Amino acid sequence: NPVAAAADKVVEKVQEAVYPGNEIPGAPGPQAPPLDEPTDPVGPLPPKPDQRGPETFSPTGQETGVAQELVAQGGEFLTTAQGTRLHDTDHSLKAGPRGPVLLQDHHLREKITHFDHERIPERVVHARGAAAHGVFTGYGTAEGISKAAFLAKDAETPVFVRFSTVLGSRGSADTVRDTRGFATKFYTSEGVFDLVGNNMPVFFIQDAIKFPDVIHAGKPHPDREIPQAQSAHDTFWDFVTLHTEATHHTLWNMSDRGIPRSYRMMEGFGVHTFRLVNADGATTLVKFHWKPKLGVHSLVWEEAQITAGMDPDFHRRDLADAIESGAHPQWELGVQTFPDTEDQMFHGIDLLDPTKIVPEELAEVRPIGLMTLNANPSNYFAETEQVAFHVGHLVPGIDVTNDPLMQGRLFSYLDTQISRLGGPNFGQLPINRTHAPVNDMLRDGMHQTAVHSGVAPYRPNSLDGGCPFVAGADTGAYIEVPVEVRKGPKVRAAAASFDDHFSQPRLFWLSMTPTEREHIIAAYTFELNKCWEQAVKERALLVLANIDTGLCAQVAAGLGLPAPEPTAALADPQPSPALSQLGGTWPLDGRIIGIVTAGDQDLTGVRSVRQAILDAGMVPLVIAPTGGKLDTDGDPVTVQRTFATARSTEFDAILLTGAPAPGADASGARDAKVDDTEAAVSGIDPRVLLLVTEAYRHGKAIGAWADGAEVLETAGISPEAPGVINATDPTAALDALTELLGHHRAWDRFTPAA
Ligand code: HDE
Repeated sequence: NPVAAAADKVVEKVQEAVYPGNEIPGAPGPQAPPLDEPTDPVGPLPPKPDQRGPETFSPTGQETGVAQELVAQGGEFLTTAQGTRLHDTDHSLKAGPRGPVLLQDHHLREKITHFDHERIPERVVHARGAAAHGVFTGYGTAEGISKAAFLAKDAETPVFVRFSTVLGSRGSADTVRDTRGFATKFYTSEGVFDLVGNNMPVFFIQDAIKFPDVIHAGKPHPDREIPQAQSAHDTFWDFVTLHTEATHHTLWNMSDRGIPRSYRMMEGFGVHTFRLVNADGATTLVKFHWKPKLGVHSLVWEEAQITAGMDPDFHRRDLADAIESGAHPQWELGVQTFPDTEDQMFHGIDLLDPTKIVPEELAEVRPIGLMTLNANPSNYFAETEQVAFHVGHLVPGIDVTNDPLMQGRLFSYLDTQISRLGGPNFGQLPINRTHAPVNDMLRDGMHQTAVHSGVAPYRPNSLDGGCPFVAGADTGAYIEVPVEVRKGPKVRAAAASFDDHFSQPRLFWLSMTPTEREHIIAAYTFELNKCWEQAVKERALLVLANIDTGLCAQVAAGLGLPAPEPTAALADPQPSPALSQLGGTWPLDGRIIGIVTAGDQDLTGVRSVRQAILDAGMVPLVIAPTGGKLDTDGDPVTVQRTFATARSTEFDAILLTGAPAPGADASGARDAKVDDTEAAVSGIDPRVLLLVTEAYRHGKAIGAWADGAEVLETAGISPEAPGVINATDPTAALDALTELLGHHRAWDRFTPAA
């Protein structure tokens, strides 16, 4: 077997390099046979600067650096879990080379048993996520309303943020239409504070007791377990049309917010109203907002669908690549503040109803700090998977309210970790450890890793010195705000103010631009056309009629059904322009520009735009007929994508130089159908034509120079069309393209006829 022989040679070479003469230190005698595995017995690779986990402390306050070092497969010798050095890990112990395997083979059983148990249950919701480390810096502007130490001016607090989709399983695609989780763990000096939010400010239900129901409806059907990570199916629409409190959140999901361009370009919301407490004990009600420095941007639906197939890890990759390349995403944390009145209403809006927003025009968002994500996790399982958030992880200065959704969450998050992470000691996992000293009286339990000393884990006691003392308000204790509990009968009921399910969806709809409205109509039409039951579609139209008759009529037309009349008079809310995500000019950090070249044309131009893109903090990717390097003048340019691997969905904008002819793929591995297309006949590689026509349909800026104009012409794209540039030289093409990219998309291309 020549492959095995070659592998043996590699092993020999490695061993000879590391242990000349096959002298393995510590091996039993000079005759010891060589190790069978080509491991290079050196120390673990030092973590990259961006791959260090948070500082970790054991629950007893001791540093745990030693345990961290053991994690990588470094070290001199391979051992069992008990530290016994191994001689062979490729062959099980047998009675003769062709004989049966012996039960006594501990290494075999240990290796396989551990592997059998490598997986833990995925999160019941928000199973698919991606995370990053960072730092939060307080502005000090919240000091008047909250005594939380991490909000003080210039206080720096390490954070770990996990973004997620809600419905899909752990291996599902990133770009599906869904709400996104935005959960932040602040390792503050006063203990952990978790802000477990979403990218939408409202929720489907008003009471936590319905949470299992809404999730059962959204998850795949229990008989065949389809569809995966989708809301476009009967049970979801059945639920949200029978529980009309879900109308507002459903509308957000059907809007462009349901398909973000990037985790870096999403807003985050705490959803519930929180109660802040200042040093004097005065309270303020607030809603938390994360505002991304890069602006709020979305994909378009066809793009999201293609990406789910071409690159299901699109958002995960985007976040990691941006951080690794130094484009560190930032968000400002802000609060809307409301007086803590007895009725907890603000301008007629019930602050305890999580299906309602307070428009920013009524209560501006005041910035209170800045978060920068600057480091990727170094181990997905240890950090992103094992992190455990909890709405109840609060610090002095931040308290909860009676929002019935929030109250249920205060129970659920602790409970779920116990089955997901296998017991009550998940707080001892490195990623979950607080950076404040821990001195609790919690003992034992599954996966206990602390070795507690002392005999009296209770207080007061007279055997361990009677300690610890309890703290007071002046020594940093968390003291619940002694709010008055209103008198009333014990009931299973909601406040009458929770009955208004339509005025705020209408407010959202009226606040959208024509382009955004068109996307919403298309989303409802798509999702409802995927439903089977006529009754569900009809009920959904009735809900839409109560938001807006125009919206209802257009979706009804798409479904081929009559549009019903609203069942009540429509509200007349003041639109909130802050809800629209169109308009404005935004930074371009980490945006990806594809440079399409025929391979042999204007390499000087390609080199110059590549450099200019890098200098602007963006990512240039050269796309050519084949891989390798392009070299016509002795100064080679590396190809990052070939026509076979590039798809428009990877790029925010496209630059075209050259007119690549079909068949330029040197590998010869081309799709037979390609030659039959009209495009092939036209003389331009059809994969390039697909790339530009798709980019055009998705509203992306396209710039051409030199023979690039020929590609535009063959693709049927007018050089006069919005967001299309036909320049005389590469610099002019890039300058115009960069300006367009600042608006995210060429929105004029979408604007529906008035
Ligand atoms: Fe969650 N939610 N949730 N949720 N949620 C979970 O906790 C729950 C809700 C949110 O990246 C679970 O650790 C109930 C609103 C995020 O690890 C679980 C209710 C908001 C994440 C749970 C809600 C969220 C979760 C599953 C209704 C936005 C992912 C795994 C009362 C403000 C956190 C876990 C991560 C995860 C329960 C509603 C955000 C089961 C009962 C509203 C971002 O405990």
